[in-house]
Amino acid sequence: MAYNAGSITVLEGLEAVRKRPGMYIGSVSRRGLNHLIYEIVDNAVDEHLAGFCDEISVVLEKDGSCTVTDNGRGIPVDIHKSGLPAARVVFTTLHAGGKFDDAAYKTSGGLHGVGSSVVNALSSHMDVEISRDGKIHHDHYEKGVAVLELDDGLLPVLGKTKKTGTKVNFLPDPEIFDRTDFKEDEILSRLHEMAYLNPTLKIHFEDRRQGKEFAEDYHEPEGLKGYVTELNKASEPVCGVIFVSGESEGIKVEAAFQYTNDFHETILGFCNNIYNAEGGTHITGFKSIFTQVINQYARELSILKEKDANFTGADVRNGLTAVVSIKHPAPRFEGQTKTKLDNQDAAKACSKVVGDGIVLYFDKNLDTLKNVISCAEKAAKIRKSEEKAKTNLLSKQKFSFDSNGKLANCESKDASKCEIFIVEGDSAGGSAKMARDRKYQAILPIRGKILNVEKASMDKVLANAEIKTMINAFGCGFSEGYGNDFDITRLRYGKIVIMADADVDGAHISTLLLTLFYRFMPQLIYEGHVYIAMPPLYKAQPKRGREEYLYDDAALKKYRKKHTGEFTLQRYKGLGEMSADQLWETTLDPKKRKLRRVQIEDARMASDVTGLLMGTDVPPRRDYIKKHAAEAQIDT
Ligand code: TSJ
Repeated sequence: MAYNAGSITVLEGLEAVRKRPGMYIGSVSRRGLNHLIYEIVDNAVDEHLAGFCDEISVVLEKDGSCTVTDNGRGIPVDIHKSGLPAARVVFTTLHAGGKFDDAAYKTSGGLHGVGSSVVNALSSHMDVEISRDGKIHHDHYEKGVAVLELDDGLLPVLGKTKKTGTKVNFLPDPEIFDRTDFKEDEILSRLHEMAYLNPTLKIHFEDRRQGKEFAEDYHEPEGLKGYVTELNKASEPVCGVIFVSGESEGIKVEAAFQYTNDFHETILGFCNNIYNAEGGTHITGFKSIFTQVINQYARELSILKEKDANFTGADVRNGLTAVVSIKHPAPRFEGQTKTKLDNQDAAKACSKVVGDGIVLYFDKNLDTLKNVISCAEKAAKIRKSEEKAKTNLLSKQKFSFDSNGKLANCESKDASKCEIFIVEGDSAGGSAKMARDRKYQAILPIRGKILNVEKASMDKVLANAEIKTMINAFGCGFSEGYGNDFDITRLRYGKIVIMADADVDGAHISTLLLTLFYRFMPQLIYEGHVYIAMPPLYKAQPKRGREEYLYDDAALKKYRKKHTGEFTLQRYKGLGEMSADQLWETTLDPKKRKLRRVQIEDARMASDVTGLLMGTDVPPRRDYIKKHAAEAQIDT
């Protein structure tokens, strides 16, 4: 191939992507790996949104590669103004999307929409087959570089076909990624979510990898209604699922919601099929119109008298589960993780469409309306008692920072350097207090099972002594969801580290703590302050040579292979068994320890976890925790 200015730009682009892959896909961990699939699938979903594709298939192949197929029009293969086939431009140019100036190419936010060229650059090889104009056109790339010779400027043709569509097969490059085995459950939940958001789309998934053979089809003709039903499957609904939709300001809005007897709200926001973990203007618009409309009805029905104050937004949303999905032509995102929708017109559009929709509905369904208002009344009552509890807590605790003296604080006041370890059990807590670096490490021992906050009302949660101490220690207050009473700038520790035994009880405590943080201090998680300590499982001491700590069974297996001589193996059952020195060396020392940063993948997964935790059937719960607590919400 002759080099021209165009091909040099392409090579420079690829090099930038391979040098700093994290900048393009977030990370080179397994999470980043899965993003390759989502990136490719998003293109096929765009074709669905354009109205030309109703089937997408995702296959994890035996050889570790992934194949994504759609039945759309097929990527155009004619010669682009650069002189290359259009499809080759798509796969080799950063942000090729815009070049087509076609509405079918939508820009989305966050980590998505970075372009299939990024996936290509990070794959050892990629194969593309495009069925279009009666022919199967083919292209092949190695580490993002096209290697096939063109035929009169056109892609080679493999054969004839009557079908149309696009098929992409790629193998993530082991030179780039820590691990190249895709994580199946996360892919499944994302594909299922896609199916709920696109009710006329059928998604086929298949895992053909050795020992993992599995297939699943997702088709959710009920759409968002089905999604809300699924989210509420472990709760007791007080009305049916209500669906509203419409268009305003050039923005398509769809929302489904249902009230339950739970004491909290779950509202998920999506823009152009992307989940917005930090919410944003669509959620704000949805919430404000809800508050306004319900208060208006409550006054019309004389449930609120003239002298009564309005219900607050939180009162109105007590027990509410909602999914809001909008399609915006030019979304912008802000926030720590760039997942918060920023377009003001989305707030207006959501208020308008949702407002009109619910008024239409409630005018015809007075019984449902009355049920909803009684949810708000209950909430208002509880709120008033909680306000009292909160004032008491804050005034009492302000001056007696740690009333029962359990917190061993650190000396430094520089939050960016300070760490707090929440340690299960008094004996491990005692060792940790002796072993720590007093300047920067604070220790807070907690005992036994802290309260399961999922089902408890706020005043109950706040009455729990350990939770009180924790909230006070962190320094930033608390509020449900993204409330205003939480001030992350006052956080006193850059790292909050959960330190629990590597057994089922430890996993349970970790999960309860995560649930607590997720409900009352979600920003701590979203902004990456929460970690899980990874104490070793074994210590191996050879007859001659240095002792070694082994952090998991894989490490032990490796050690056994390497060390043929005799060695003694000590298995740690719990943190309490370690001496202060050992605890320092293995778990506290910033130079040697292993921490995993917690990232809640999305509210959907968290909701699955908490749903299981609050259920009454203990055995599946135990299994679930065993299997997932150390993994499901944690990214390495
Ligand atoms: F299938 C897939 F997921 F692997 C995949 C599908 C991957 C990628 C990178 C792209 C696609 C894809 C793109 N499916 N369908 C399309 N459609 C177009 O690119 C297309 C087709 C026709 C026209 C037109 O104006 O005629 C315009 C576009 C953008």
